[in-house]
Amino acid sequence: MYEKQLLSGDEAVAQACFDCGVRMGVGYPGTPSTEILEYFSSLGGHAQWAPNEKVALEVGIGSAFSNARTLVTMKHVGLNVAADPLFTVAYTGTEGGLVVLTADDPGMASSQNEQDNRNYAVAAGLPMFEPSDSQEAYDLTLRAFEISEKWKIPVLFRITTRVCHSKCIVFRNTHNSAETTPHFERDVKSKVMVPAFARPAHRELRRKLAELAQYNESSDLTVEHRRGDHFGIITSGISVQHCLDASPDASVLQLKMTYPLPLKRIARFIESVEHCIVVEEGDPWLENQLRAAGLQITGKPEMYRFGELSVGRVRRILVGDTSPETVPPAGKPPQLCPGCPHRKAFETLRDLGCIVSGDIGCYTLGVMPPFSAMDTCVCMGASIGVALGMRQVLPEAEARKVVSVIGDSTFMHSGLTGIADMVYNRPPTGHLVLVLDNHTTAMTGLQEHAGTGRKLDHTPAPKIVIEDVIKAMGVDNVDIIDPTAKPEEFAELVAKRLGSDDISVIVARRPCILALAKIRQYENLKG
Ligand SMILES: Cc1ncc(C[n+]2csc(CCOP(=O)(O)OP(=O)(O)O)c2C)c(N)n1
Ligand code: SF4
Repeated sequence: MYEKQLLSGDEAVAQACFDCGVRMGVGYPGTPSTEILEYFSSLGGHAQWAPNEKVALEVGIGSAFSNARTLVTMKHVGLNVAADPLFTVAYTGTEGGLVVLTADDPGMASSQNEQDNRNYAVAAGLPMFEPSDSQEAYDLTLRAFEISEKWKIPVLFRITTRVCHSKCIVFRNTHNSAETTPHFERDVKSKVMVPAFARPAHRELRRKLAELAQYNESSDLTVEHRRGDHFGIITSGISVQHCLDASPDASVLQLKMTYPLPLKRIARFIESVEHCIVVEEGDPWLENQLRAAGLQITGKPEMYRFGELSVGRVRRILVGDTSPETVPPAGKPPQLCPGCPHRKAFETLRDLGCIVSGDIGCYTLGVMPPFSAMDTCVCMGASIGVALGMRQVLPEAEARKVVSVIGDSTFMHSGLTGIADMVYNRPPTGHLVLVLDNHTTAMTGLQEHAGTGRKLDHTPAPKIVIEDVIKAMGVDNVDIIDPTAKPEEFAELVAKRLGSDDISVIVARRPCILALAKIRQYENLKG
C-alpha cells in the first residue's frame, strides 16, 4: 500500500523507521535533529533520550547487537561526543540494522560550529547516505537499514538543516517492515575488540567498504539528470535541489550514497561533459575525494565554504562570481525571555564582576546585554573543565572570580565528569559551579532529561536529583535556591562561596516559564 503525506525531512526519517519496524530510537536533542525521535514516539515507536550522544550510540549498539533495527539521532556536534563508540562499531558491525543519523547545520542556524560530518564517514569507514528532500529522507532511511543488515555495518545518515525542516509530499511504502526477533548471538571475535580480534576486524571493514564501493557503481543510488553535454555538475544532499533550479541546461549527477563513492561512474559522467564542477555545501569534501582519485573537476571558490547554499549562491558558483555577497540585514538579536529564571543569576554574576565560564543552552544568552555576563563558551559541559583550568593557573585575585554556569540538561550530558575533576584536582582557591536548573532542555524545545522525572513522551520516569549526586561526589557545599524569588540571598551566597577556598555548587532552581504550563499538565496526567 502506498500512502502520501506532507512531511519534513525529520518526520520522513521517523515515518520510515516506523514503517520498517525499527525497535529502538535513541538520541540526545539537538537542532535540527530533535523532532525525529519526538515524531517517531508520537507514531507509537519506542524512543528514548539518552543523557548524551555517546550513551545514545552505545545503547543503539546494544540494541543492534541484539538483532533489532535501531536508529540513533544527534546533531552534528553530538557525533564528536559519540565518536569513540562510532569508530569501533564500524569494526564490530551489527546484527540488526544500525543507522546513525547526524543532522548537520551549515550556516549555524543554531550551533556553535558548522563542522561537516561527511569527514566522519571517511575517518570511521562507514557507508554514508545524503538525502536532498523528504521523499529521499524516507526512501534512503529504508535503504540504509537494508544495506546495514546486508553488510552488517552501521550506516551514517547525514542530513542538513534545510532537509530536516522543509516539508514536501512523501509517498510511503508501508510494505517494507522487517519483522526481526531480538536475540543475542554470542560471537566474541566480532564483538569484543581486543587487539587480536580488532586487527582482522579492521581488514574485514575495509573488505566491506570495497564491496560497497562496487555495489554503488551500479546501484540506483546515483542518479543522472541529463540535460545537455556542455556542462556537468556533481552534487549531493540539499545542493541537488539548488543545482537543478539554478542551471536548467546543466546535467546533474546526484550522489545519494556519498561514501564509498562510485568513482568509475563519476569518471564516466565527467568524460561525458565538456566541463564539470562539484557543487557542495560546507567543506570541499567531494571535491577533495575526486581530486585524490585523479579526476578532473572544478570546485567552488573558498567563500562558498561558509554558510548554506541557495539557488542564488549556486548560480554565482557556476559563473565563478567571487564578488562580495549582499549581507542580509541583521535581525533582532536573540534574548532571554522576559521572566526567564536565568535572568537574576546573570544579573548577580555581572554585578559581582565574575569571570563566567559558560556552557550551551538558553543561558548562553547571558553573554548579551544587559547581562554581558559570560566570558567563555566552547561545547556542552566545558563550563566546568575550562573554569578549573583557569582556577589552576590564574593569579589568586582573578582565580577567585571564576564561576562555571551550566544548565540541568547539560549537567546530565557532560557536567558530572567536570564535577569529578573539581573534587579530584581541587584548585587552591576552590571553585563555584552554578547549575541553572529550569527543569527542562529549553534551548532545543523543552525536552525531558534524566533529571526531570519524565521520559521522552513525558510519562513518569525515575528522577536523578542533581544535588544528591553532587553531594555524593564529595563537594564541600551544595545549596539550592531560587534567585528570582530571593535575589539578595542569592547574591550574598554567591559572594560568600567565591570568598572561600571551598568547592561549592549552587543549584539555582526555578522552572522555565515556557515549560511551566506543560510540566503542570504532565504532573496532573501522572496523578
Ligand atoms: C554535543 C551537543 N549536543 C547537543 C547540543 C544541542 N544543545 C544545545 S544546548 C542543549 C541543552 C540545553 O539544556 P539546558 O542545559 O538544560 O539549558 P536550557 O536551554 O534549558 O537553559 C542542547 C541539547 C549541542 N549544542 N551540543
Ligand atoms: S525558553 Fe525558558 S529557559 Fe529559555 S529563555 Fe525562555 S524562559 Fe528562559
